Amino acid sequence: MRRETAATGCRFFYVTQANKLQFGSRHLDLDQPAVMGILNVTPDSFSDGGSFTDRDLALRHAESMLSAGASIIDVGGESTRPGAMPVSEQQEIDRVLPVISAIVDRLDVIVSVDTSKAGVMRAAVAAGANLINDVYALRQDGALQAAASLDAAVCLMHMQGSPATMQKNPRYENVAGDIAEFLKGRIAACTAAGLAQERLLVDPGFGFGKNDKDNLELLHRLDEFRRLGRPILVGLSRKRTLGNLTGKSIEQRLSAGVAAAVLAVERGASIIRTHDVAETVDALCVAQAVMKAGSHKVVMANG
Ligand code: 9MG
Repeated sequence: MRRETAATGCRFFYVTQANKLQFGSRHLDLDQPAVMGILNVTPDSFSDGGSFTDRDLALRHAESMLSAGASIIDVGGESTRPGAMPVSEQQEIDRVLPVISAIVDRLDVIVSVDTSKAGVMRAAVAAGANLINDVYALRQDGALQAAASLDAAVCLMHMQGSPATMQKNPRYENVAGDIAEFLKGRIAACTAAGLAQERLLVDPGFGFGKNDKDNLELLHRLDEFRRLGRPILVGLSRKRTLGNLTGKSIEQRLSAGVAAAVLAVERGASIIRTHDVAETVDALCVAQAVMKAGSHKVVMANG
């Protein structure tokens, strides 16, 4: 299979095994890593708090992430940062729905809804969302049944505890092994509920009930998650571990986030969730070209 990253403008070709995420009758090719741009429409989100609660502003930001090379826009209406306050289902729907509808009407991009609530999943997919990004991996009431009844893909993320408590005292016997077992169990629960494997992504959930040592070991051992047989999504953008390593504030973690994204892709990640789309797209283009260099299958776009 010969592919060009037309959306990102990355100027090399290579050939690889098919790696697809199915949603409805459409699919996303993951032969090359894709970038998921973060669009938080919450007043208290992790690192861009309050910026995109206005619908037109949110739409413009989605547009700019799309032109920077994002393949997916992840719209979230409830903050999942440590200690964040929960919001009601209706509040979350009121926040995300106008933004999802506006993106679906105007932009040609895959729309993801960052939610754990069955009602939000249903409303978002009815409005045109293609992917459900669930930090609870469909463990909240009715979520598994709702997702199984919809035509969307699902990202199953690992979290120990809940956002309110998860950073108190996270504990693992073997961080990568424990989390891979959890994700294997969630894939089994999904398939038993009628959700085809082709619709699933897995995500170890960096920062969700993990200390810095756990996060670093998880990134180091990310390739072990390939055994689950599903594409891996990674989100490290601007997270606390990067700040603890570099001593930088949230706004100064761009380089650290890009480095982490490159390391993740080298170890098998297919989707990088980030606030910093343009920089991540460029870095992944170079990483991919280097990873494939030496293979007779690489052909530069300019010959
Ligand atoms: C919503 N959200 C915040 N961080 C995330 C991460 O690392 N992965 C996924 N899938 N979602 C996240």
